[in-house]
Amino acid sequence: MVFRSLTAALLRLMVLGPCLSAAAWAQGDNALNRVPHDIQAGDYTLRFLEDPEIGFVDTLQVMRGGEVVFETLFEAFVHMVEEPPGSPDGVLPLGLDVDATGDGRPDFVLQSYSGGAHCCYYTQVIERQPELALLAEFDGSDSPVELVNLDADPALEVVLYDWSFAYWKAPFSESPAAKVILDLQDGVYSGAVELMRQPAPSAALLADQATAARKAMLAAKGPTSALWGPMLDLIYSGNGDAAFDLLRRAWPAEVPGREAFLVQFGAQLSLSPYWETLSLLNGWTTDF
Ligand SMILES: [Ca+2]
Ligand SMILES: [Ca+2]
Repeated sequence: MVFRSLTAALLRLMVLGPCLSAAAWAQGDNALNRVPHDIQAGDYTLRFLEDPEIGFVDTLQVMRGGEVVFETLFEAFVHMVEEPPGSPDGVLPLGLDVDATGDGRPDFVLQSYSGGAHCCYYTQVIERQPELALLAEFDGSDSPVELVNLDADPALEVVLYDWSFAYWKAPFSESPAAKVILDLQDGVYSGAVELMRQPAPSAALLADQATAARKAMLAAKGPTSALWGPMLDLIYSGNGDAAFDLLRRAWPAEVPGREAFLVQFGAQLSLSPYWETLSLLNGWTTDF
């Protein structure tokens, strides 16, 4: 008997738990006096909740028939919500009727911005059907994420920049970021190796880049992003061999530390979230 009562009490607690949390959340929400900013999207209302104390949006609710059917953390400046759908600076950079996944059903593509000291642009793909669900969130870091169709597949590809070398041996203003393309395969976004691949650079272009990098390194008496910026662009387009050729040709004999630089560069590159894609793209099977 005692056991049954305990079980029943526990079950009741388990059932009540989420209701209590939701009530507490709603109460907290009211207490904080969030300011709603609504955008109508067919049967849906996208309700962006602003914390008026900081003048910044922190939550997105998707409503249908007066009910909240989806809710997520979502940070953005209020002016981003006020931009018309389709504005690249707004929360709906692709408008309201975009089919990101290429299945013929519209999705929400939403751009957020964390603001403050933590930069950062994020883009969410939320499928509306068969039910509202967050399919993916892309971290654009210091630059916006773009969704565009780059191939025969109707799904949009994701174009963003890898900021793994931000502040690496250089101030932010001199930090390079290389382009990455992701595509949707079996419901998951991953590195689009063949879309990222570019033809090998011409000898003339490589010679020009080597001359420019050498000049910058002689002036700085050490490596600068005039060297590793072009190296990254080459690596992110499947031309890793040309990148290391550039290093050999650009590095002035008067500047010490070439091998140490190469080890540090490789270590930093291996921290990239796209390291596996880069390895596939360049045919790297071992660390260099
Ligand atoms: Ca879709
Ligand atoms: Ca496509």
